[in-house]
Amino acid sequence: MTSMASARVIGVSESVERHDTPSSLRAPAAVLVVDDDEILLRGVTRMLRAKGFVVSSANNGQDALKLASSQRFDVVLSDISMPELDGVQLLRRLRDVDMHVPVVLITGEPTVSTAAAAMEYGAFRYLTKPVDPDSLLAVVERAVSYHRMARMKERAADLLGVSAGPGDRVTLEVGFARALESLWMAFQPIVEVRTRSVYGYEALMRSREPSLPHPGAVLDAAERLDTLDVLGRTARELAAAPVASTEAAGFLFVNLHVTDLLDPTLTSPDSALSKIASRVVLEITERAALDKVSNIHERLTALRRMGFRIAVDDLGAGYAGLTSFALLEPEVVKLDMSLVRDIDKSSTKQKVVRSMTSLSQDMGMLVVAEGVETPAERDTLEALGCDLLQGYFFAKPGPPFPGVRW
Ligand code: G
Ligand code: MN
Repeated sequence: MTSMASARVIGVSESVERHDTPSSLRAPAAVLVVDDDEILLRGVTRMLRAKGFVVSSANNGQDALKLASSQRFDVVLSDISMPELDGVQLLRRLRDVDMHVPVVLITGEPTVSTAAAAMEYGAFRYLTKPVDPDSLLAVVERAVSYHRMARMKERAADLLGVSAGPGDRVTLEVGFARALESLWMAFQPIVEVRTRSVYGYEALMRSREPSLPHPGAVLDAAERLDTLDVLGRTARELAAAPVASTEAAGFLFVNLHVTDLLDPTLTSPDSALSKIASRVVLEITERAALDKVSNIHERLTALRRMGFRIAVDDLGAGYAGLTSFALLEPEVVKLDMSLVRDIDKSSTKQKVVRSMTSLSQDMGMLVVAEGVETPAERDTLEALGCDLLQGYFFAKPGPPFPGVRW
């Protein structure tokens, strides 16, 4: 018998536990058993009840989903081959209603492919029939403990203000799908120093999905799920729409991921972005590994022929060499905010930025300084000759289109 089961029976250290253990950790564990074979279903249900579990049962996947959306389970135990919704599909759909509940899949006809699918989609364990009661019990108790640990980790993450992040592949898929649905673009103005007015806006990806709380997390999820192309297309369409409807927005600055350069829709004349290409600056980070992009020159030529301009983003952010800079031959250079921060107090930063600015301008490039937060930084960057400035000092990114103050 495991420690959890014995604690339930003899009530070990009740007084201590009552004091500092959340009540949900002491409640009897709730198990949902799903099998289209009524005899097996009844057998497993009876066995688990005898061991002190609170058991609900369903003889098909749809009913199981309904039960799981109306109450919380500590573990779901499901047969794989069932008519309509099978166990693997159930596992995927369950993630819509419960991000963490462990799912134990059981099959009478084990195959390598279902086992692989089960594990890839985050099944807790994969068992083959006939399952011996002791091993089943051991797996269920282990799953309950893991689930409670997962919930405590989530609570700890909340407490510490860090993001717990999604766990398995299904959780990630569900989170990513929601992020994509709730995707919106924030626009941050870029100010022209000479006129002190808006030159254009950088579109920045935002989503309302709590499991992927910042754009980097959405991008990482897309990378892991191999859906960067979908994310890129969605973001570009969303960025183009409000800019296309008003000339007053000026230039649109759009961030590209390296894989976006390989996407045929980027050069398709029908995309929303292509239609305003002559007002668009495509930003590619200096850290991009462009050597992996075949025909980079042809692609860039095609984009420029359509009217797009190219910017090197985050220039100077701790990266030696000029590989991407030299490959891109950009029209616009965006200095990384690490060079901008406290530039008024650092003569070294001033020297570097002065040189980078004048070298870029000699090559006919426009220079943008990003991340300007104070009037002192603004004044220093103006004195050093930067053409364009961007940062919280002028305006935070927001719905189309935030105004600026100088
Ligand atoms: O990599 P890229 O330069 O595209 O990223 C820009 C990011 O910097 C955005 O997420 C944006 O919200 C953020 N940002 C914009 N202006 C400022 C600023 O003045 N200060 C800081 N800390 N971040 C900023
Ligand atoms: Mn950028």
